[in-house]
Amino acid sequence: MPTKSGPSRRRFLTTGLVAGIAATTAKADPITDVQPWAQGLGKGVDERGYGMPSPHESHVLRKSVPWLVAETKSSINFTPLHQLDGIITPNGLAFERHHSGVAEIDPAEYRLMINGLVDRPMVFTLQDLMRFPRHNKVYFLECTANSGMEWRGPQLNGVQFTHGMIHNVMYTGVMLRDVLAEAGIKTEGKWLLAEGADAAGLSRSIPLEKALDDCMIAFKMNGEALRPEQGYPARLVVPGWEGNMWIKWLRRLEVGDQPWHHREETARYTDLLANGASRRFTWVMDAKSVITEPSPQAPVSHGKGPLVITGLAWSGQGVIPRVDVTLDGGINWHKARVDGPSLDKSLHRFYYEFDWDGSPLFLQSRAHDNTGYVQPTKDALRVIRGEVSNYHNNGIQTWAVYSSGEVENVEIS
Ligand SMILES: Nc1nc2c(c(=O)[nH]1)N[C@H]1C(S)=C(S)[C@@H](COP(=O)(O)O)O[C@H]1N2
Ligand SMILES: [Mo]
Repeated sequence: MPTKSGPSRRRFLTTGLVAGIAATTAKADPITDVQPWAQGLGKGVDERGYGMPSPHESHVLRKSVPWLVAETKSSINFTPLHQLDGIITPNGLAFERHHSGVAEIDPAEYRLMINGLVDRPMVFTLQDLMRFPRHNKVYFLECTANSGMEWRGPQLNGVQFTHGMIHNVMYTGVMLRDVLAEAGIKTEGKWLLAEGADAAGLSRSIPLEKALDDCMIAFKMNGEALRPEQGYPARLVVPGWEGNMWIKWLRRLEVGDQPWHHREETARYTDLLANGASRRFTWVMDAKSVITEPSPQAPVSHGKGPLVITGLAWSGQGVIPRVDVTLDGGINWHKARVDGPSLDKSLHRFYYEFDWDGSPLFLQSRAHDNTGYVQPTKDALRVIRGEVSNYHNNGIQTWAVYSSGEVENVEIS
């Protein structure tokens, strides 16, 4: 717990100022001197009509790892997890993954087709879709390859890069089961193929039980229209399951009696094991957690004393009733405080507050989900799955915090 004699107010304020901006605007004493922003009228209302973050926040950005991709069009960037709090990812910071660039679709020209083993093949406009009953749900989307580069050992020095292929937003959309009911599924129908309208035409087979359970066709994220990079004007939401199945720019749903075994569920997104065999259809994203701050991109800047550790935990199986944090690489575990809403298949925010004496730390977090499953160590995962795969790495992450406050991505065994 924080001590009563915490860092002085003065020190809090001065260390919080951004160099350069502080020099030109702040007067000598930040609290007793009248500051420039209090000496006259502020700027008027936003003229562009769409608000932007403070210029002091201009460093909060999605970022890529240049060596990871040969071509930015078929690309990926990462959510800056170390700079966010709470559980909702702002729309402009939600990581993007697209296999053939962002399809730019005129909503008036948008169509969704349903064919295959249905009583009435149908084509819907966006307006047609919006006339089904709407539902609002917060879900995480995690790319199957999140943390994939870390399989063989610590590689990327930042939680944005090790864990940033994840976002968590509130979707507004319609239930897939309501739309499919309109076409009428024939009794032989057991599987659904979902296909994107982008040049990649990305497609995945989904068992009908899942499609009829909690899947949605979403057209809004966090209250506003989906961003083009997130599949505007409509995407599939497949709660708790691997990101690759959440087809963006959704154009076609085909009902069939067996899976299609297309490229993205055979040559890709199957987990290669050490013996050369592959795990087939690994849909669910298992429980995982990570400390977002402190972390390599968010070192401790205030020295010893009260330190807030915070992070995220999630499970494709449901909710996170418990998160543990260790300061000494797993010798002693402490119960973290999960704060904010605990929603089904959504990110959970946790905190652990303590008084840091300035000695080096080995920070880890460990998630438990409602099935009793506990997040494994990376070593335990490697024993079962070998080191060839890039997918489904939900192993425990270690950050070394040095006395200087600097943080490094490490592994302890
Ligand atoms: N049509 C289409 N859907 C797609 C993709 C794509 O390239 N095309 N990429 C998939 C992958 S691999 C992931 S991880 C998620 C990423 O969603 P996001 O861009 O909203 O983060 O979308 C999936 N849906
Ligand atoms: Mo992905």
